[in-house]
Amino acid sequence: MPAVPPAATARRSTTRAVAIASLALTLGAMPAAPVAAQAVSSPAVRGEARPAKAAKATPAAKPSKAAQRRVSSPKIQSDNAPDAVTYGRRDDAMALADQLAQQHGLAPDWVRAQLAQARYQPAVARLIMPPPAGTAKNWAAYRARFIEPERVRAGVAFWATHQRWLDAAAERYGVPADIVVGIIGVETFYGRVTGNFRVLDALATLSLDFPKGRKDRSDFFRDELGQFLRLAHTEQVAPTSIKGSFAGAIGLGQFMPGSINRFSVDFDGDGHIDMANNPADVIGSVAHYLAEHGWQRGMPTHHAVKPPVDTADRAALLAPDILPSFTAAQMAERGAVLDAAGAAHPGPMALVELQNGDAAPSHVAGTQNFYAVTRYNWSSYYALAVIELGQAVAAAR
Ligand SMILES: [Ca+2]
Repeated sequence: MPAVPPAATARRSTTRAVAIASLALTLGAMPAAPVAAQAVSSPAVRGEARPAKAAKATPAAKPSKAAQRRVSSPKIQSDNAPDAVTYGRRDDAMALADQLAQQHGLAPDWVRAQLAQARYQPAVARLIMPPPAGTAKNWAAYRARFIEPERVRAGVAFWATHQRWLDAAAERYGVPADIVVGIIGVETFYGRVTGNFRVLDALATLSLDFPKGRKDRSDFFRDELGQFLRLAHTEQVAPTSIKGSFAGAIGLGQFMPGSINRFSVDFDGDGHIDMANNPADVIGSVAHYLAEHGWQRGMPTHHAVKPPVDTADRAALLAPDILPSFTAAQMAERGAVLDAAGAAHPGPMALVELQNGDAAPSHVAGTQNFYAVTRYNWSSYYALAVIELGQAVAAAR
């Protein structure tokens, strides 16, 4: 997971970005794009959340005072300046509120009132940036971050506490407990790291002030903002009360609001879908999500494989990446050597290659179920970490 910039650097850039933004706001202009002090790696939008210092709620000062301070003293100092800027005074935010209200069948006044409470968060804009160019992928290092004793112990405890729901989810959806336990462990360390941003702030920031310097995904986040408000309205929860990751992912399973609306289930039958606080709903929803994305009951996630020696054959098998595209026979024709179970596998597989920095890459033959795990987070490294963490927890029980 990403290296968090040194505190001093983060603090300074945060303050500067807010100063620029609040000055611009006071002058009636669009806030300037926040300064991306240091790109941090972001394995995927739905990756593990990080606690963020800048996310803590700070009361907003009156704009006139802030303006006075900025005009009279442009030098950035440690002061009582607001760490956040609300969106209530911005025309584009209110126009977005009206648009989202129409799209999601919500009362425009209510949506405006919610968005008016949203605050620009510089840390969100910083954390959404891609990893620095040239960062070598390294499966061994990635694996070591997740398959380690403390996380395995936490997984054993989680499994023991929630066995009833894990068993029920396995029975209903065909997704074994170790896969659900692996996902929740990689996503949030079993609830230790679920994110401290107000989801409203995170999604408003990414909808209205998506940072320059990477592919603009503000359309995606505008939709998620609408989904989030619809969810809060349906569940009768104040949007400002829901915390999540810098990208707006919520709870033990780090579901985005749109995924909650589409794929979550009320697994404990209490009449509410609560992905922030209810482990039963999270466990059922993770399993349901995988089932809806092609998980096959009883199928292994992958088989051992030695890749072809011939570079052209290897390239041909790697071309579809993680999409299962070759039968066991087709892989063998190209010179891949599967183990006995892989050679007998009835469906298509993918030759998945994981880089190990300067060392030789690792390979597995991923089945449709490996691919299903990558629908949760589009990365083969993520999927294999989930699978191996689940196996390690199962072995330690
Ligand atoms: Ca429930």
